[in-house]
Amino acid sequence: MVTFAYIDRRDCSKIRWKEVLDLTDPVLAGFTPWPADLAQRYRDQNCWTSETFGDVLTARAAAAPDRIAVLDDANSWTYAELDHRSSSLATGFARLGIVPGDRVLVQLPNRAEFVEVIFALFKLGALPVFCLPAHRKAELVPIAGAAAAEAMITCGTHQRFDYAALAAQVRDEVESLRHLLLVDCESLPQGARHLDEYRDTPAELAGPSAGDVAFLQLSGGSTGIPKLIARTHDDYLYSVRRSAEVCELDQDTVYLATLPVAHNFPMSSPGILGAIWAGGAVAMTPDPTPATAFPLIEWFGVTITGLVPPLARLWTERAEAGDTADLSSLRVLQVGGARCQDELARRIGPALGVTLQQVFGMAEGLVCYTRLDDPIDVVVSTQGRPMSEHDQLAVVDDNGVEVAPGGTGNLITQGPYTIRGYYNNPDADARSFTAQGWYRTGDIVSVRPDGNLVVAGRAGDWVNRGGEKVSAEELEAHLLEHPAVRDAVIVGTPDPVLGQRICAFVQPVDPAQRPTLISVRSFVRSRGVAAWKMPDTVVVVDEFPETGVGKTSRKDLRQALADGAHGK
Ligand code: OOB
Repeated sequence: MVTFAYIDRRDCSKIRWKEVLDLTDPVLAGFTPWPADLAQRYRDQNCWTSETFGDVLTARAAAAPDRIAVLDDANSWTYAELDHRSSSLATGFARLGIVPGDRVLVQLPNRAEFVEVIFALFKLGALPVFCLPAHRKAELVPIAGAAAAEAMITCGTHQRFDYAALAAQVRDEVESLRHLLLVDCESLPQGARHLDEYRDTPAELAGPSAGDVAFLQLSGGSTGIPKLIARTHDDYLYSVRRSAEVCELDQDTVYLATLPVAHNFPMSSPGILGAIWAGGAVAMTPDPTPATAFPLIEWFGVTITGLVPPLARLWTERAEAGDTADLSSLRVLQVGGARCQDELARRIGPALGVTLQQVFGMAEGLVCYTRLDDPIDVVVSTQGRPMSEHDQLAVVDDNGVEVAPGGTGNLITQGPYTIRGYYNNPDADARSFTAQGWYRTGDIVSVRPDGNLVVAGRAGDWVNRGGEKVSAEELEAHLLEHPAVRDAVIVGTPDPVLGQRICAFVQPVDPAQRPTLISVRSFVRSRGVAAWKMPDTVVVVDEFPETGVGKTSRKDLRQALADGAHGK
């Protein structure tokens, strides 16, 4: 038995760790729990089952020790191995002085070690803080500071970027950050240790309770530094279980983590945790391009994966161009994270020989899916419906009044796996949660009579042109039908007279044939679109800037305009 109380950083020596958490741990202070009546309801309804992620892994390992749990280009671990490796690391972390409740930044690419590390932290009761490989010092320092992180786990060089050096810089600026652990690193920065030094003989650990916070996720926030999102074992495991059910995962599932695995979508919708919940296998691709991912799909026999729309477009085009990889094992392709335009959605199934599933979700909780047996109209034209009958949704106007059924408005939600507040961030809470604790998603949606949602955009993505509101998504859909346009993004640009003008960023199909403002406007007009929705400017770009998970970054395009990108 390891007793964490001996590590008395908080002057709490000899106090058992549960008491440490109750008395002093800032995780609890920064975490907004569900109201007691709702929490009781979610337990009564068997949403929250009192299991932890560590319990799930150990149970799967006991049931099917020899089944493959994790695969990457260098490793293949069975459930028994994954269970042992994570217990061993959990014990090593405890020896290092990491105690339950401590926050540990995890910045790893898609590789097997990600899975053993997060399960080790889950078993110990320390909280991974899920950073993306694309994050740099400007994001990591404030994240580590807000989390008061004790440790950081990362790798050496990946895709020609030196993560160890980055982590050392972050450590040097964040006072709480005492330990730097590296996976696979040839030259360790000063004071850093190799992860392999912490593979101890597993000892019995007290472990967390299901109601405890399991990790800190980062908001997908389109502006500023990501906000921290605390999720409990109870609530997150419920979302994982329901996702695995909705996505029909089983022991034969091979889920390929194509998007950065620390993101909520590949993590839990149903993602790697869903695959493990179902007793299937998790496979990893180090990068999401068809050149890397297609051969791995064939090699690992991948059955399901998830992509953001720009990648789905790339994969579809590659398949349409006659890529010869054998993708016949792939049954389901999920697309989510940003609106998948109908034009693309229609092409995905035929091109890749898959069932398309649209996924509309958020790190704060709510996840909607189209179902695998939905009619094609639902799959192509909607973003699905909530995964749980216990999700509560409302569509409200800017005054918080519910709109008429079928009307378009702001989506707010509460439920058994949607947070009640950000971690330690009352200012953000005041903006993002109603007085009753419902989460304001920031998304503009309508709900069809069949219950499926159609996402019209984010509140900030509408261009207000002299009082006329233009939906970026709507105009983008028109531009995508233009024969010379491969992809398009509409943003508002400040205008002294109108308030905002409409700027269309377009990526051409053929770089030699650049669409002009005149051709774009006459094309949109020919589709019967109102004159006030015509783009004022067209900027032709070779590629779009991306967020850390690969969504097209409107924020960066707005910045490019502010910095003087000129159109025609
Ligand atoms: C996922 O999570 P985040 O936290 O990175 O971003 C959430 C936001 C949503 O509020 C919405 O604005 C947008 O991303 N979004 C979509 C969408 N899926 C997400 N907008 C339109 N259509 C969709 N299908 O992105 C995320 C988390 C779990 C599962 C899937 C995505």
